[in-house]
Amino acid sequence: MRKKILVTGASSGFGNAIARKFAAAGNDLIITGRRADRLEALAAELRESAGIDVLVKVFDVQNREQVFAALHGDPALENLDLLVNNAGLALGRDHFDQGNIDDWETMIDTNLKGLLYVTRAVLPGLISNGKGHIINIGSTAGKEAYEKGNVYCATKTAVDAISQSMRIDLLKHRIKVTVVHPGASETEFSMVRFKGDAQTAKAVYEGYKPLQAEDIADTVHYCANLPEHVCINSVVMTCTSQANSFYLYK
Ligand code: NDP
Ligand code: 8X3
Repeated sequence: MRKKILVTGASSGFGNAIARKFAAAGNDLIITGRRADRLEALAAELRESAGIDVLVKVFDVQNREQVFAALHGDPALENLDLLVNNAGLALGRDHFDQGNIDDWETMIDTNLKGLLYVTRAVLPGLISNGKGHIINIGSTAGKEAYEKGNVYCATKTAVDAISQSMRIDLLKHRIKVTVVHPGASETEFSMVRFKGDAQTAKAVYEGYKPLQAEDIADTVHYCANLPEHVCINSVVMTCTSQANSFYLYK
């Protein structure tokens, strides 16, 4: 069945792969992010290759006004089937006493508050559908905190907690809530985390084969395509070389 799916952070990494996966299966998309050029190029490509409808929404998830102006009450978001809350980032990898407070605020505002704003803004569209699904992207960082992970780990722990809470509160609307917690995955994540230091970013993925964005897209697609009475609540996924947040065999 052709579904209507909103993916945040589709300009790169997991979100880009998730958009491609759902497009290839013939679903209509709403894709979001801050980099309009990338989103418009992806939209044009997917309309052409998959023959689907793609709506581009450009906004910063940290900005509550922008989120609500872009999403709330838009008739294009009525009867939404699936929201994938993927937009997020880590900034810096420092001991807590050395932490950059601006980085902390950006992570909290993006990974937690942004997810809350987007979800609240589009919920009427899911509820109007009489059923629906929210898939939140957490992290192994939200399952076990690691050295120098402090605030990033805290935001992803919060994503885990809010996913549990959403699942309870949205039962009455027949909305499934799934949280997917990937381990180390090769995307632009480390370039962002290390603020363009390509050498440090590359070193994160050396000596083993990390997860690829397509692996996460496959898992999200699987979770979204189960029978109506089945909900996968939580998935923790790592590459074969990784056991959890801190055991990585190189
Ligand atoms: P990327 O950096 O490749 O992609 C991040 C996406 O999030 C981009 O599309 C970016 O779009 C969007 N984004 C970031 N900040 C904002 C913002 N303020 N407003 C709107 N969109 C924003 O990283 P990944 O694909 O790896 O990360 C996706 C998610 O997966 C994140 O939540 C991350 O924490 C999580 N994760 C990543 C892992 C990894 O090892 N890579 C492992 C586990 C979880 P734009 O810049 O255009 O706004
Ligand atoms: C990203 C994975 O290990 O860098 O969420 O925290 S890790």
